[in-house]
Amino acid sequence: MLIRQDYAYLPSSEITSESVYQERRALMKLAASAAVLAGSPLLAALGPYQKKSSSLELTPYEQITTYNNFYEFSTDKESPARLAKKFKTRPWTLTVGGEVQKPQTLDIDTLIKQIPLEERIYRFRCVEGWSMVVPWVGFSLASLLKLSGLTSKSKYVEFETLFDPAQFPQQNRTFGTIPFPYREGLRIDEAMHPLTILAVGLYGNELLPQNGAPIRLVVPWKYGFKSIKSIVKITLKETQARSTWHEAGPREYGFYANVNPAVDHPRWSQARERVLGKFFKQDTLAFNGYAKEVAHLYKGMNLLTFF
Ligand SMILES: Nc1nc2c(c(=O)[nH]1)N[C@H]1C(S)=C(S)[C@@H](COP(=O)(O)O)O[C@H]1N2
Ligand SMILES: [Mo]
Repeated sequence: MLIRQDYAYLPSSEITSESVYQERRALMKLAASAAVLAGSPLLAALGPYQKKSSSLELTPYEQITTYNNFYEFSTDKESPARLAKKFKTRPWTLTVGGEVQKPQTLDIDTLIKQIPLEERIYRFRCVEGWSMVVPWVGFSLASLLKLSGLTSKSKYVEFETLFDPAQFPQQNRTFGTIPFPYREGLRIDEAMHPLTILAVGLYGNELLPQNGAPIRLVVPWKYGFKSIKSIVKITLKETQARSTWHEAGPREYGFYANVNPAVDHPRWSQARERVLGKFFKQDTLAFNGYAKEVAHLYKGMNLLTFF
């Protein structure tokens, strides 16, 4: 059973811009019912989706779930949906450890019941030059990190994807792909920012494996590779978190990876983007359109150096 509440997501002192959350934000309290855990609808009570929600036009579910970057399955974008069909997302545990007061091992379903879910409609921009608009279901990363208690040494957050070569064919390779397990990281202020979420669903339903089930990061102002999928481990660190793509090609992929139309990737321009399903390209926005909310995090930093 799902209970819907209208929800002013945060005290307005923390975030003022209405553009960020769009109209369909909602907080859902999930009843501890077997139906929720067994079935896929997470936010079924939201009702039918409209293609357009104020300024953002939702990318069709079909596109979001069939055009994927998920290197553990394949380096092309059409195969993950097929290869991920039998991916086991239960049982699934997520550990939160390192520089925290209380290290924890959390069962995914317990977590989903414990933390209220909400919907966030975000732009999503891949460094390769394509983009989409996704109605995610999830909760703020901050709400999870607070459960573990931060300390003065919690300066970075490192995330790790499951390592399981029996399920991820590409993890059996030693070259011709990226090093696994896939890792990504954020600075603590980025991690605690209210726009940063852990997603467990999209379009009101549980995530499909190709989109990073059962739980993945979404940082809407950064290039998509930061939004790591199928997370099993979160480690708070005093030193900079690891980043698979940054380590693989530091000149091409910065640790910060903030969407920036003024800083080109060595092999392609970042000025414009192709929205999935659209013919014409559109201009890419600074911080992917979230500058008002996040630009202050990078004040005084040279964005050409810290790209
Ligand atoms: N573990 C893991 N996470 C990952 C990736 C990956 O290959 N493995 N690809 C990243 C990249 S490059 C992008 S653009 C997004 C794609 O997310 P989507 O398939 O849900 O659109 O996932 C990111 N997270
Ligand atoms: Mo990407």
